[in-house]
Amino acid sequence: MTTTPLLMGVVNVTPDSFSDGGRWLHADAAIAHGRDLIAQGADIIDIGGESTRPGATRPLVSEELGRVVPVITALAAEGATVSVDTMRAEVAEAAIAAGAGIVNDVSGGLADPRMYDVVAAAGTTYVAMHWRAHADHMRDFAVYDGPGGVVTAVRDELAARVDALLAAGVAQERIVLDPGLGFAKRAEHNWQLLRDLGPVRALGFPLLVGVSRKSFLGTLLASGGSPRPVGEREHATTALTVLLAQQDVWGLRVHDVLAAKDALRVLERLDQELDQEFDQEETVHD
Ligand code: PMM
Repeated sequence: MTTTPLLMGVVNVTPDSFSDGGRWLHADAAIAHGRDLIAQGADIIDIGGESTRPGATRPLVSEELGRVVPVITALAAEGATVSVDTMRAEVAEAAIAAGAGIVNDVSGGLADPRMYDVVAAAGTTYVAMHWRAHADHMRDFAVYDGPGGVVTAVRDELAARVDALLAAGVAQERIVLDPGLGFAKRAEHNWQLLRDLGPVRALGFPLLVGVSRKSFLGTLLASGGSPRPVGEREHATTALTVLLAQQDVWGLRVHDVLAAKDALRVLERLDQELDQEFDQEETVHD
């Protein structure tokens, strides 16, 4: 492991998110959950008010604002680093005013033409995720027939987002990229991306990756023709946490922060051992 990735703990303030929909819909429950995730070692709390599960319908802007703003206000006031998971410029603006320091936009700016101006004006960190279409029809866009398949397509489409961000005045050092696992991607596309993040990394920006409890893990672990239920994908998620942490990613977006943190601590401990070995060799050769 080179540097330990940041852990972004998820608080979905939604009735319908695929992994935890409804559990943190009320502000008090969401705030308490955010505090728990911080206590478990989350570096960033990602607060979202719109479910992006395949087939989901969009909430009204007013509903989304009503869900996220009170939670962001409370957690930011307690000193947490908060990101807002939104595709809407208006929500991003309100979230920044409430104390969010990061805008996590799963549409990479494609869903709202005003998003980049808001982010540029505020100077916040911006996560641009690879995205092709809203949840209700993203499955139709999971086609990657060009040369280099999904890996090249994701790299090229993220590079186009970067060009647009820079043109809009967003500072280079404020940009984080995300390959968007599970978004307009079939299971095999997710595995191909996980196997070969190199071309996306070579764009030269920090990478955030979200694999936690996603459907492709349910498919992998299916038995009797039924996908493994969402609540039983944690061990597979942790395995990927370990593998991704060894691939120099900036951040990992996870639901179970404690599991991810424990896994990272194991890697850090082994790294210390390697460093000591290296120091001893240096001394011998001095
Ligand atoms: N995945 C989900 C929501 N937001 N944001 C980023 N940057 N990357 C992701 O992979 C991502 C995301 C969907 O998962 P959830 O419904 O469990 O929150």
